Amino acid sequence: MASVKEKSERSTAKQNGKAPAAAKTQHPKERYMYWYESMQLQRKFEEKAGQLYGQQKIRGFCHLYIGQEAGSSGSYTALTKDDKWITAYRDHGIPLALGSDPNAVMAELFAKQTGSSKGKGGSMHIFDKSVNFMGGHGIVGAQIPMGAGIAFAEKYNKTGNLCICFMGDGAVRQGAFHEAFNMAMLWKLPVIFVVENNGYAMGTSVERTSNVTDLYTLAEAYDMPSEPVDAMNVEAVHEAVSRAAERARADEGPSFLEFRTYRYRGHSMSDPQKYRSKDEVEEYKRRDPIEFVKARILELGHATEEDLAAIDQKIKGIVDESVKFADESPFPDPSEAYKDVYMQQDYPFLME
Ligand SMILES: Cc1ncc(C[n+]2csc(CCOP(=O)(O)OP(=O)(O)O)c2C)c(N)n1
Ligand SMILES: [Mg+2]
Repeated sequence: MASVKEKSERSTAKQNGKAPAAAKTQHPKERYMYWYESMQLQRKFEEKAGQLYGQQKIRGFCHLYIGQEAGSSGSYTALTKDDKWITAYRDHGIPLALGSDPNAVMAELFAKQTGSSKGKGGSMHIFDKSVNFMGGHGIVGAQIPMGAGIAFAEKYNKTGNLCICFMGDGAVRQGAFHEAFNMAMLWKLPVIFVVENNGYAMGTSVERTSNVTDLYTLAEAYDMPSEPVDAMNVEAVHEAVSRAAERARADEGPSFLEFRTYRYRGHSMSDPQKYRSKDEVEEYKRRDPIEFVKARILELGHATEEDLAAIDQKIKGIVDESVKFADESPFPDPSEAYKDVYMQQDYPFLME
């Protein structure tokens, strides 16, 4: 058993979820180029979404993933196209990394009929079956048992696929987290649980929530393999997810990865950010995941500054086009409110 002293040393070494930077590793050129393009698309798409929110083109909740992009892109390259994905409400980055149509994602933010959830979901409820993205969920922690359930279906149907289930650090204090971990481990479900530890749940830091701040250790209670990951380094993300996927496909069951990451923007769109210092934000920006991958591409000679500038230009075109598409699309017809609503016709307890 770890002594109190050991435990406190372990925690202070990684205050606020900070971990020492992971060592660099080498990957094929195509992977680096995908990482750059995909992360840059997420970043530019959301920077634009932030501006549009200010113009009231986008309303309601809007949680930006800016700073956390290595989590989606690094996981993508470690998995197959048939694997299933589910996350919470900070959900624009993952579908874009998976290849969802940016037009449909932007139109959903605008609440337009052409949106990925027909304009009825908004920012927190992006869904895209065509890329196996199961949403977009607003209730903190609700997607954790759902992720286990999706993995159960894959195992039951003997597909060989797995489910990767993302959550925020706030979700690990929910009862559903612990219940799902217990069942998933007992049944050896092919699921990779990922906590994107960005240090805060709204304005509450991880330290203010619990004595256990090394979140990956929560899996130890269930005998589940787990590890912390420097998620500002996309190479490290890819490798950790690859290890977890290998276990899942070998029928060894779930893993728990703690992605240590950071969100540069506020929790949602109106957040005075009194709970953190500007210096803290700047410190993380110096380890920006996109700058990291850019530097790797240049040092490995996979592309020139001009090549990357051309990619940036292409992305600008894609984002501009998505805004035009969303702006010109119609709002859903009011009758749509009654469509796609789940109702069990033979529900035995209906009183009417
Ligand atoms: C069950 C539940 N309780 C409270 C809320 C309100 N709420 C919305 S987001 C949030 C913080 C969650 O933070 P975290 O899990 O760390 O995710 P992050 O926003 O950092 O990505 C809370 C408490 C909610 N949506 N659901
Ligand atoms: Mg958080």
